[in-house]
Amino acid sequence: MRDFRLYAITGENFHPGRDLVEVMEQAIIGGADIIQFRDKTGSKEGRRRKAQALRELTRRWDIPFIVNDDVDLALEVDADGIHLGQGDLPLEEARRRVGDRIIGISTHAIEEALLAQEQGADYIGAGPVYATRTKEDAVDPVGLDYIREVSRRIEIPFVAIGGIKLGNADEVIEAGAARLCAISEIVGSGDPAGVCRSFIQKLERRKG
Ligand code: 3NM
Repeated sequence: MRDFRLYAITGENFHPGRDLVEVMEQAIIGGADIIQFRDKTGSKEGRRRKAQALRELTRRWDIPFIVNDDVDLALEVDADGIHLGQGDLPLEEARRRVGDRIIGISTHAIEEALLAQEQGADYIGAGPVYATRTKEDAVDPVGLDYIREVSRRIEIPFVAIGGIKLGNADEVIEAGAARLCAISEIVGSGDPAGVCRSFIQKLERRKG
């Protein structure tokens, strides 16, 4: 898969009155280079329409588009990949269904990360680094130690997630994260492009 560094996930609750595609396009303009559609509550038809619109947006910008959890929807809109939580479809079954599309797996402990890697995940999420109210069933924060451990022991790309803000991104990067993911900090901002630009600057500084 093409590598990425700033992963933006949709969270419409955080931007009432603003259009989903416009908000995500702002994130892309600011430097988000992979987009995930995550919607646990919408109707089937509403989800399909939004996923299709984001598919078109990401095609225009030529960046990967990932659908959370719903393999049928991912295939229907020809997404580049699927992201699965620990309680979702098992990875091996998902692989049979999506072929060589991207599969990302949420992990909260090193055993889960190692297993996902062994089973052929293309990338993993590592978190929640900090407490987050965005994910209702989030486990307790795993902290920076988990980021350090994953960066030492996991070879596939990993992205740090969970409560990541501009105010704490430096220490997450310092702990070994080369890729960051955020929902509320990006889409809840009045200036998603500006927030993404600032995240990218922090990631660039790490490299330099
Ligand atoms: N997954 P925010 S934490 C969707 O730990 C999600 O796997 C997590 O939202 C995990 O950036 C999380 O607003 C929510 O905290 C991230």
